[in-house]
Amino acid sequence: MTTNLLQPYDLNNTISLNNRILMAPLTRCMADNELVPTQAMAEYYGRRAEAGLIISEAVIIRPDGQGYPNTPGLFTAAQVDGWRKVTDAVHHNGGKIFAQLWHTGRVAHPHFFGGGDVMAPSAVAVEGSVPRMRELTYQVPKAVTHDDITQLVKDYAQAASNAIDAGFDGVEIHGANGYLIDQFLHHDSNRRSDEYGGNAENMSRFALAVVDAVAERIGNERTALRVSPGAYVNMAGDSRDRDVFDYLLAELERRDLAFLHIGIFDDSMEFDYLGGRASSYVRTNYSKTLVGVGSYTAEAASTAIADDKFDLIAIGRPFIANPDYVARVREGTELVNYSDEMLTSLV
Ligand code: FNR
Ligand code: 8K6
Repeated sequence: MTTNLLQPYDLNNTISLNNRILMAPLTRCMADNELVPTQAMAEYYGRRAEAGLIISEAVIIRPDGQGYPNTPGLFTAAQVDGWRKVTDAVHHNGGKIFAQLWHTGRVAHPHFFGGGDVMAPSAVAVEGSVPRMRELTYQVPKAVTHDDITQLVKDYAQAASNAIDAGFDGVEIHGANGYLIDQFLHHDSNRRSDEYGGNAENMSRFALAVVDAVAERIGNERTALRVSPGAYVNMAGDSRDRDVFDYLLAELERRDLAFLHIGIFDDSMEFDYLGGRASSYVRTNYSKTLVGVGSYTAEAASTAIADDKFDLIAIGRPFIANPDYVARVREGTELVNYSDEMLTSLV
């Protein structure tokens, strides 16, 4: 039984969802060369509007945030106009959509933005190279200055404001998966000794500054955050990271965000320093609306929600394979299996 997934859910007094199934953010690298969303993207999102809420693929807030080819942006007028087509298509079909705001930090590559510095908390490179572009080895980033940090926070707020202008219902700040904000939150990538590093409060400062600046600009009820307390991609875990997330979650608890979303590919992964799954750790330390994700079937998600492990479920790869995912769950029809080859076209 999956009926609880199909019940409406109020995020707050401003935003009500038709059901508890979110489409997870899924980078597709299909924007045009100006990083403008295309008509095909508008149709792709429009077909998935039966989700209670769509989280867009990650959207870069400024040129030096780019780490993959053709990822869309939200920093030019043409990009805002392109997104307007997407949000119109989703709204026309009765859905809601948040933009996921992204800066890849040390996972950026100057190849994509015409050269210049790669920005990160500390001058510690991520190992390896851009996926499927093996000649692009990751560079040693520049440790951001206080002026850089001030500008980055402003740029997140401006991108959030641009998202609202483009018709989005809100934004999810991408604080997960080893990108810029997450780089401040883990000892592997944050070696600073100023007020942005060295202890839990300092390491949380950038994330909270971004959250507060975005919430002030567009409203806390339209602001959400995705976090990965368990380092698992582009990042090495460290048992000291636990303190950072204990502090961060307590601070987030006081901020009345639309929701908090876990970043993970498989929520059955256990982390020693979190005492188990990322979702159970966050549930214990944060009492407000929580979105679970990571290799869930509808049945497993339904059970997890019934057992109060989280409130909403985000579905990623199955939504790539099944534009009508929600209808299939409702009708109990079999799903098409996801395969990586599906990433080469936008269906
Ligand atoms: C992702 N994921 C992801 N996460 C994120 O926060 N922003 C993003 O842009 C992307 N992009 C992305 C692209 C592709 C092709 C995949 C497969 C995944 C992670 C995604 O949101 C989700 O957490 C995982 O896919 C796990 O959920 P499923 O797929 O098991 O339901
Ligand atoms: C042509 C280049 C295509 C690049 C696609 C980028 C997709 C980025 C989304 C994050 C995917 C990361 C995959 C990491 C898997 C970790 C599993 C434990």
